[in-house]
Amino acid sequence: LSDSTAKTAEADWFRYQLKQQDSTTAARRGEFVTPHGTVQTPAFMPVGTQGTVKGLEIGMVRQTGAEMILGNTYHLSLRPGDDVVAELGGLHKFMGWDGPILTDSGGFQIFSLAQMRKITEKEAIFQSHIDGRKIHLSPERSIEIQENLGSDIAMVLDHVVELPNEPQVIREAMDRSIRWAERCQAAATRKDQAQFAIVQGGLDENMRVECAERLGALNFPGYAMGGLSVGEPPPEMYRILDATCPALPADKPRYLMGVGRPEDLLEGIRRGVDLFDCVMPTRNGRNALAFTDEGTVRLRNAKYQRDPSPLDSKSAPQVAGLSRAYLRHLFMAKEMLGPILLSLHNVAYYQRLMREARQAIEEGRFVAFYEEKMKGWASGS
Ligand code: PRF
Repeated sequence: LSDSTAKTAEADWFRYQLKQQDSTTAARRGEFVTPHGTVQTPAFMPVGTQGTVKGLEIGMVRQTGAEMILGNTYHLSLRPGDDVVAELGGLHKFMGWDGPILTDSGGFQIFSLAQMRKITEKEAIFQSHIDGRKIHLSPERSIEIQENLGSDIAMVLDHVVELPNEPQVIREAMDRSIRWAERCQAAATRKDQAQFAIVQGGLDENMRVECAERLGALNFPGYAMGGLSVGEPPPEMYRILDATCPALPADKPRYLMGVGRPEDLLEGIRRGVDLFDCVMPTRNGRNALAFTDEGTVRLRNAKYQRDPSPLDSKSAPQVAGLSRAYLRHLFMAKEMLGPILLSLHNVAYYQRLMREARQAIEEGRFVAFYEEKMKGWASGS
């Protein structure tokens, strides 16, 4: 434990404190405390699926200002195995990150990665995408894995279905997700781990509100919205956020899973979302796509071949002094430093965006901030 958190009483862990509410939007400024430190919200978690935020040494992750990172039940249980991670002292020690960690439950990865999946009331059964092994993942086993990993926040196992889908299929998955959330809650044995429930219900506002209210009654320390950003047009997601956020407890953090682009983060924040995660900054970074206040920059484009200007003068110091021409050269020459530097830049860009958003809420100018950013992103090529 760091000095600042050692003094925090156990009873205060995970308690969300709403510090300020925007006057014209649903945006909120808050914080919550975990056994590994405090998280200022709105916050963005870089994704560390396999015990690494891809391409970034852990000091670089810290340097970006990220306070909490995400890990994955599905991947880490298959390889190296949650028993192995537990034996080596838990995920924080294993990967050298002493800040808060949230682990996803596996629900979404079964949907997006596993082969030959079958969902029964008891559990999900699927083939590992690594070696084809048959895996059983029940709500109880998901919590056991996440307790072995020792994350600060564990997500309940949910049933994610593809969209569009029959209303009956969406309802069954939603009902099952609620029953599985209750089973996860009953399976918890660690006092130093909080569980967040996940609202499902497709693109149906009524189902979303019902799901939010039924999960709200179970008094989880935090709530996520899942099953979004799975291919639907962004305005559909915003419509579901408009309906769902007000149906969630105001005194608990709200997490929008797997989202998204910078504009999605600001659209989420203005609707009352506190927490996000997405592979976009690292995946796009590996692919030579950089986020800037003037929109995205495709560094492989020939127009940067002789461009002496910096990518972004406010970027991480390792990147701020370099020309677009040099960064482009690294990608064209397939040098590993290219993906590393752009991943660093993008994660740092997302963290700066969140810092600026938090400050704008504090200073009562969130809407002006939102409009300025949106205008800048739209101005680019
Ligand atoms: N459920 C879980 N994890 C997720 C999602 C979900 O619906 C999503 C959807 N965007 C991302 N990650 N458990």
